[in-house]
Amino acid sequence: MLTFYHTPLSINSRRVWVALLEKALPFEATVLDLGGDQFKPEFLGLNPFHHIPVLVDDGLTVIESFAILDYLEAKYPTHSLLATTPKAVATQRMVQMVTVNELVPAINPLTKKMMGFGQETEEAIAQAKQKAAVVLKFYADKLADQPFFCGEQLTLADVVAGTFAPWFEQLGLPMADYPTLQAWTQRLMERPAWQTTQPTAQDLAALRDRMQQRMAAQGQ
Ligand SMILES: N[C@@H](CCC(=O)N[C@@H](CS)C(=O)NCC(=O)O)C(=O)O
Repeated sequence: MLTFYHTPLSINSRRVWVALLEKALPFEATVLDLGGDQFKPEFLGLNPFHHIPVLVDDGLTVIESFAILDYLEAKYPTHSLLATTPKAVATQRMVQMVTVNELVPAINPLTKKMMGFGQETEEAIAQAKQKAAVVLKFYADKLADQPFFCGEQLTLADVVAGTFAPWFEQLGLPMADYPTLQAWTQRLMERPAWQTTQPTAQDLAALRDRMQQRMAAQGQ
């Protein structure tokens, strides 16, 4: 049996959660409260870097969400999420890397603003939107008129970029500027895996409260 250690609000966990659901793999979920569970000795024994997600399968512990995604595809190839043609393989990896290396840092000030953490200047927000727009244009170019990044089939490119997609509007990135991306987001949101893993407004409000309390306690 697969054991998946995660927290439902983590974007790094969500890509694994979506993959598990899309692949229809049975798993047991252990939910961590990142207020401290990740520092408990039993969890540090699984991941000395105190991060979720972690997957344990048949005594094998896998950390790092991208390693987990690779492992799942190698071990459980049915309901494959892997691109196959050379062009699709390149697109899949480009989209994954651009998401973590370009999108994540670009939207950092927008995420903080959305969550009400810290004070972002207007200039920082405008710059973040500009950088994010370059990523959204890249996505739209790669998607072109296909249903998914690599064509007809959902792949890890869609899983990785697509777990950010439901947040674009709320981050202040108007999706009407990218009609094909908007339709792709809609397509993903109709899938049970996205619906099951989408945090509710209450989940987000609770996270916001917890983070604000933690920051106040730290005098930030
Ligand atoms: N590169 C890691 C990043 C994992 C990560 O940063 N997880 C965060 C939650 S999104 C975490 O566990 N934070 C708690 C901590 O670092 O103590 C991955 O992709 O799995």
